[in-house]
Amino acid sequence: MDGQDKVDVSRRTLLGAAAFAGVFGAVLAAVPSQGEDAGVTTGPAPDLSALQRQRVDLLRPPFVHPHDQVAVGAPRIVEFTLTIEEKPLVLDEYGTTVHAMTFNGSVPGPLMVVHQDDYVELTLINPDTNQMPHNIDFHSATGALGGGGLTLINPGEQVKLRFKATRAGVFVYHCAPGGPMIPWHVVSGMNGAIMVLPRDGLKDGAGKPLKYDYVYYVGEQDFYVPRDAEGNFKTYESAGDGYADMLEVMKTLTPTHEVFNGAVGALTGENAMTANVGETVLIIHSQANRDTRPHLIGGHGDYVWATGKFHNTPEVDLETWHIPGGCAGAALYTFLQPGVYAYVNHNLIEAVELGATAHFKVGGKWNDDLMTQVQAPTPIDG
Ligand SMILES: [Cu+2]
Repeated sequence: MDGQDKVDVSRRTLLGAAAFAGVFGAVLAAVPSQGEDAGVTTGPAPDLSALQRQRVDLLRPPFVHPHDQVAVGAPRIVEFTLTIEEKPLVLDEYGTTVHAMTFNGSVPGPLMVVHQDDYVELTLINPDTNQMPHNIDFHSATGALGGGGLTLINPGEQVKLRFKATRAGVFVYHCAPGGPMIPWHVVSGMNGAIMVLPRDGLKDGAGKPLKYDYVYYVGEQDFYVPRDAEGNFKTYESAGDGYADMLEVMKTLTPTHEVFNGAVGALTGENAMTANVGETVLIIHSQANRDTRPHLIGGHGDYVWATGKFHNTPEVDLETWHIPGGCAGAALYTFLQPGVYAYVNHNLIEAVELGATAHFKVGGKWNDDLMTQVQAPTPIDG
């Protein structure tokens, strides 16, 4: 372990200029600001005065703010606000609690939806109730570490970033404040996704339009909770107090919890996502740090963009799809049978033992032609 690992980063006193020179020195070294690089000069400011502005209120996942599937009119400037919240988060039924770092208080942060060639204008707020500097790296943005180089803010500060959404698809965003802070913040929950729809909407491989009745956002998160000598999960007074122990668990690459939407059971039972037979659901699934393999038990992926980029031909009829860490995927499915469906990471140890399970509760009429129990269980005859 190097010296930096041992530094208590939770102390507010470290967060002034001294912090940036010391604990977060690596941050600034790794995060060049605009124009700081050799040879970087800023070109003329674009004239966006003719563009329409739209202010969007974000919803807590798995829900997604209302949006047009096909763009109406010319590209616009879409305004979002994310407020960073460092908060305790209970991960499981045993009360295991971590110091989560979040965008808007949820793990994952909310899904933003725009159309290709729109401008995303984000106000990022780091209230002074927080302890640490944070920023945001959009995988959908171009330059300056995805915006990370222009958005690093201390508690008590806010910043506004604008970028053009030039590529269609679903993309991860995450905090990336530099050096060892990057994985620590990401696996403490500081990630989410943005969906950039093609202006003319989703299409199948033959160019036929695809529509959805609902879109749900599932954010998968690996957590690395340290244990005490008896094997019980530990709780710390502050995030910084637990940092060194957590780093040791992180380096094993073996999560203690692998959950959807911030906690075991966050999307099961009463929190199940809902649909009816005949309705089409678009499932957005992100994992900012680790590979995953979504599977809908008893259903399929009718059209799947496993790596989430809509100008690639979607795969059809999939049983399981692979989403690499640092990526968001999208799967479209029309439910054909009613019932409760488990939607899992099909590493079934992660699904059942570590928490990566969600439910869809689907209403409607059973189709006997698709499946029927020809004989109920009876004693074996003969
Ligand atoms: Cu952060």
